[in-house]
Amino acid sequence: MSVDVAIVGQPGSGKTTLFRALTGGRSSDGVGMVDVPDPRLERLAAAVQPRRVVPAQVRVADAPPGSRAQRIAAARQADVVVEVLRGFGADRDPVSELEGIELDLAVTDLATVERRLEAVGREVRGGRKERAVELSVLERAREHLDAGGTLATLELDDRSAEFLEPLFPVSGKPRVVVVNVGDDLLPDGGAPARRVRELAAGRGWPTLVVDAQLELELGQLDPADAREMRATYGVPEASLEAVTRAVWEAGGLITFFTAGEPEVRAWPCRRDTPAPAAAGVIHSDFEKGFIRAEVTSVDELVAAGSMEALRAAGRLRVEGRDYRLRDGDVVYFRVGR
Ligand SMILES: Nc1nc2c(ncn2[C@@H]2O[C@H](COP(=O)(O)OP(=O)(O)OP(=O)(O)O)[C@@H](O)[C@H]2O)c(=O)[nH]1
Ligand SMILES: [Mg+2]
Repeated sequence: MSVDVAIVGQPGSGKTTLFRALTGGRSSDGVGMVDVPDPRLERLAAAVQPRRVVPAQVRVADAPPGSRAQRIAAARQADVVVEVLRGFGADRDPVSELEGIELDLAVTDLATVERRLEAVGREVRGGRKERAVELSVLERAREHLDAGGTLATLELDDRSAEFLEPLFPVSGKPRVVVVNVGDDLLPDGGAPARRVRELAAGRGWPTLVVDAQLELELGQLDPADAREMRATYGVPEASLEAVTRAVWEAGGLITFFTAGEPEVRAWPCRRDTPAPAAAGVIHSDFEKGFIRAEVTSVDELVAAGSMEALRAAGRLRVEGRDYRLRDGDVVYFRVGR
């Protein structure tokens, strides 16, 4: 389980540069895994001193080559859409780029909804009255998109929303907005970023300011030189990490941890996942063999130094099949065969 991220944006806004900076140039096919930074994982690792530390990851896909429509369509399978806006060059206008992308997303969905409407309309007229509810949901979606809205702003109850799911709409997905600035706007992005931030915040989306070109170059320097250069520009250490973190949060997954001797690891799961299914994230056999979960918090584990110490002191909570995982739980699963 991971968060799938699609990078979209106008031509030349720096999508590929950001992708390469995020993936550290480790990917050649436009898809790469990126570690999700998590201070809790670092604290656990410092306390337990394991041989390996394994962070959660997001899967990032660069915008593929092709027409505008094809590139947007590629985002339909993603959980989160990262919108890269050009904030460098003399004629930069990230606000209108943001509006342009939003329009592209809405138009893509409008085309899909209209095709579907035609098919379902035919069926209803042909006597399949049970499809009438779906038809009315599709009609509402069309009207809303046609009036300049996106599916993110269309209010639907869960049952109605289910009718849209098979269409893989893009305009309702969570967004993370990245203003890719030239070094004249570092570190905070100045007025252009401020206007983007206002617009995005109104829709509940985070905005991050990054100089993708600079980050790519910094990633190739040795750490001491990189630190010095960051200081010159006043760029925080963790600007790229902040993008990954924002993406992770937008994806809506929670993190639980395992903290054994060889390995301290962050695991993703959906909110309210029952303990056996969470065990199944680690190994598919664990779900069937689930006996119980022994649970603690990062703070408790850091204070005690190890799961064994907590267990010996009788301070691990014992939870059964009905327990639902919470963000930040540190868990040991007891499984049988
Ligand atoms: N000054 C500056 N130039 C950048 C920055 N990011 C990208 N560029 C330059 O802008 C050009 C386009 O960057 P790409 O990353 O290829 O842009 P893209 O969005 O992937 O472009 P397409 O895939 O063709 O749509 C390249 O020449 C980059 O070097 C930046 O942060 N600052
Ligand atoms: Mg590109």
